[in-house]
Amino acid sequence: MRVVVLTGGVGGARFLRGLKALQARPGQSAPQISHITAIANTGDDITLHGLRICPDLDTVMYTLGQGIDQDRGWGREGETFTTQAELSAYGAGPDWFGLGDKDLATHLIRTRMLDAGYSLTDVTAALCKRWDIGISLLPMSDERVETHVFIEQDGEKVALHFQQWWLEHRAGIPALGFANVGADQAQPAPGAIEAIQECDLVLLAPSNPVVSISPILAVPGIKEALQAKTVIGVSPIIGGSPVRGFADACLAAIGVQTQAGAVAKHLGAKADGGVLSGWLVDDVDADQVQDLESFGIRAKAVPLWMSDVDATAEIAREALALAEGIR
Ligand code: FO1
Repeated sequence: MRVVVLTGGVGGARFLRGLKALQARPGQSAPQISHITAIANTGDDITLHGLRICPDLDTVMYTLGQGIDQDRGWGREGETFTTQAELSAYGAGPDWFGLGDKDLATHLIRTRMLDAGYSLTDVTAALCKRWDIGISLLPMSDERVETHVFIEQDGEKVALHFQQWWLEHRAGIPALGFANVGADQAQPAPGAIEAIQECDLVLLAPSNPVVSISPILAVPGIKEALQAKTVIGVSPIIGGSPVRGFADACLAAIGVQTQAGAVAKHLGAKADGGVLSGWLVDDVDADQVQDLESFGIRAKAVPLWMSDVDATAEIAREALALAEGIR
């Protein structure tokens, strides 16, 4: 079976690592996965010091290529930050975005190739060759689609780049809303729609629903392509808190409760024009299953903490099993 995964950064990358482990040893009860395509959010991408940085693509690439810093969840293992310290000594910020020395090589090559006229899709494929990640990794679009966060400053509504709000302010300034700047004019990356059309199952990784999954769905054509597919999501919210990051601040900004069931309803049931066929919640949220089923979303409560690769492979197996029950 061919599987497409819509993903953000750290949580999505770890989920993909579990899905790959399941592919390697499916056991008797799981269907054999023949191919995995990940379509990654690029709304977080930013240009700093003239370099194009794609955090979610890189996090997936390093995680699956065994090059990730396991504790931080982003950037390279054994990383140093000498160049950034030198830049700071020149007064050249920002200092809120950790630019590692090893990571810089990725941004230098990416920027050089983009400047030479290659698409982000081609550049990503070229970078991934080194890491031998075992899946197809696509950006959601080759075009620039940037997540901006609206906040109030001195009585005015102003827009910040997502990374500035997330990293400098740790999502601590209340967001008034979000914009996917450029999304309406963007096209899905070459191969993204085909991958969805040809797959047997689409999974939504346990990524931030507002600033990781939603920007992908905002690229014209992607949400429409999902309509014909079984789509199973894994909740990034457990027991009323985000598994990681500040999804609670993002959800509050759009008026959605930080609850597994509320996020599923926000994404919507397929029968009502939404994206979800099914939704996995954690055991602690089992009380929300019945309500989701009545809402038209098949739901199941299973352990959702991605504590190690085996536990994550088990989550992926449950997602496949939920899909089997729907088809
Ligand atoms: N996350 C942080 O919390 N602090 C950082 O300084 C930081 C730098 C960074 C550099 C490269 C990269 O690929 C990712 C990086 N991240 C950092 C993660 C990233 O900012 C966000 O977690 C994602 O964009 C949200 O998905």
